[in-house]
Amino acid sequence: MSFTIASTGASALRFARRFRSIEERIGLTAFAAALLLFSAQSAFAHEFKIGSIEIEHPWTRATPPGAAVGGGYVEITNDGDTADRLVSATADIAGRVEIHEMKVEDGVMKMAPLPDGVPIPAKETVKLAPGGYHIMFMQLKGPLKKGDKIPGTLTFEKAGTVKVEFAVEAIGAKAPEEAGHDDTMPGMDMSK
Ligand SMILES: [Cu+2]
Repeated sequence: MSFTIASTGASALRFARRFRSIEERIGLTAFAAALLLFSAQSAFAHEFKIGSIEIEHPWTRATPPGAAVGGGYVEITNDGDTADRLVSATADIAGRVEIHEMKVEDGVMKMAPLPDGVPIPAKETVKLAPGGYHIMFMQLKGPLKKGDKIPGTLTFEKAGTVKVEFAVEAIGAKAPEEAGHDDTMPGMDMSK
């Protein structure tokens, strides 16, 4: 991504230098800077939409070699007037994908499949994050590598199926790097 941004900016600057007047140069340099900002933001946003459902930054964690499972996380906003439900998901790298929740039982954190999926109430945002609701990638066909984008789908009961990409963050990441906040829930070792 940084290569794309750098080369876009560099070629715009080269273009700018061909003009003689300083005004034109300044104008085009500002344009190049705006272009840079725009490319950076569009990469940063990483959003998907279907109907009134907005899907913000689907992500997962890099896995060590031989890992069989990984967690998928995302923020889902329902802008509509009727409740919806995330009922299933797929990912190219996973033989099987389930929707899970984590909960503390007798002081032990456990995870369990949600056969009915995750409710997405009208006018609300639901966060799938480490320590809570998550998408479980199972039967991984290979390791997830930081920086990769994993193609997949999310299916909603009412809105239907939307194609997404899961950005692979660092091993042990508790929140996406861009988000800049701490997750207060404890992490969980998905390898067990
Ligand atoms: Cu799980």
